[in-house]
Amino acid sequence: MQFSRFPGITLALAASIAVIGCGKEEPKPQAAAPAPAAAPAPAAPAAKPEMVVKLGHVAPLTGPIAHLGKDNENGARLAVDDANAKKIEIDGKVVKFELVGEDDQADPKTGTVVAQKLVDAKVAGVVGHLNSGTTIPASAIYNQAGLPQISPSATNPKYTLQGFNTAFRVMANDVQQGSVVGAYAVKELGAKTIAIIDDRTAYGQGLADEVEKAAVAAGAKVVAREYTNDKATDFKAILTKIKSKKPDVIFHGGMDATGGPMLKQMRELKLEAKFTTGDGGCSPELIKLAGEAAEGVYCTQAGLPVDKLPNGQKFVEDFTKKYGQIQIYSPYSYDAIMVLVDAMKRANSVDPVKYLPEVAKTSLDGVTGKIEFDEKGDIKNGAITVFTVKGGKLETLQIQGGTAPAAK
Ligand code: ABU
Repeated sequence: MQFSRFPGITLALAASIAVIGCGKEEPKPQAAAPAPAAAPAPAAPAAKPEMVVKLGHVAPLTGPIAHLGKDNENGARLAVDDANAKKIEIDGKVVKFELVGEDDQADPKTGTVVAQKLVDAKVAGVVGHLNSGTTIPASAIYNQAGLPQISPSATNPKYTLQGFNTAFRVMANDVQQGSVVGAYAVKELGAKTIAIIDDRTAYGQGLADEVEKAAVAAGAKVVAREYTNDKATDFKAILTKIKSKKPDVIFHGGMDATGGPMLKQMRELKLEAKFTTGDGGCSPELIKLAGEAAEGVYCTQAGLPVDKLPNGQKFVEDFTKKYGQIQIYSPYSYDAIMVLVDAMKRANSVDPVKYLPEVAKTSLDGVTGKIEFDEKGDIKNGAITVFTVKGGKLETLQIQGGTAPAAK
């Protein structure tokens, strides 16, 4: 809690706290009588009242992809710190943003429980969830409450196909990603045959279906379609089955936590097919988990390479200084918070009813590129970047789509 100081005036705590929409006004100092002997002090400019605005963030902070959830949350925390440093004024008050972080454990049921918790806590907007499998069911709860929700990482197209005016995402979706991966496997990697494994999550299975469609359309034959789950660690049975089909390329629809061990086991089984995966597996963690087996892997991210963007470079510096290596989505959760803040500024209100229409009209030069939404809440002109792993690092190979903003 902060108190302003005035020369010659003693301050005391105000008893009342005014609640305005989703913003809570901070207690105001009350002035006691001036000391009798003191000369009259010059009138100090009245300090602007402060208003606390809660923003929700949800991601898995426990379980196999907790490292990704923490990366997302840290991106949002950095954005809140940067926004607070600007002392933004809305409706005559200086806003102090507070992040309310929740853990959905990447579990759809838990996702809806924590979504309701955030609604009950009267957050003004939500950044999350990380997984499509949690983002989609939770979106009905936010929609019911009229709360803007921006996912920084859920790529399943269904999220924005439900007709909810509260649902937005700041990255490309899996229809775009799947078509790039499928075509790349055939045209660039020369795949005539492809094997597809997914983790049966909304993301993994959905993306695998899109990759299959695109690869077949480009002329490849799908010789195996296998599945596992998002907690599995042993893939030898399905990899052995796949080995007998001699695919040129394997596509993995799942996160880095399964992709890393799968890759390692592939190479142990001398399965030499090229390995491809989507954004959920395109991380430094995949490289750490797979070790040398990660060399030569192909993966995609549903956005532009942030370290190559003018506004992205500062984000990379600031984030790594504070939190260490970026995994995948922290730049997107940073931008998602900034989209909410920018919409509140333009609406001059933190009331979701008033600022939600401004979210839809966003035109923001973010750290991940230009952010504008189409009528469904999907990012306009979303980009897909193809990476390969070389020398233990992700290296950009190809970019399709996207709009890089001018440097700030
Ligand atoms: N976009 C991949 C990871 C998150 C998800 O869509 O489930």
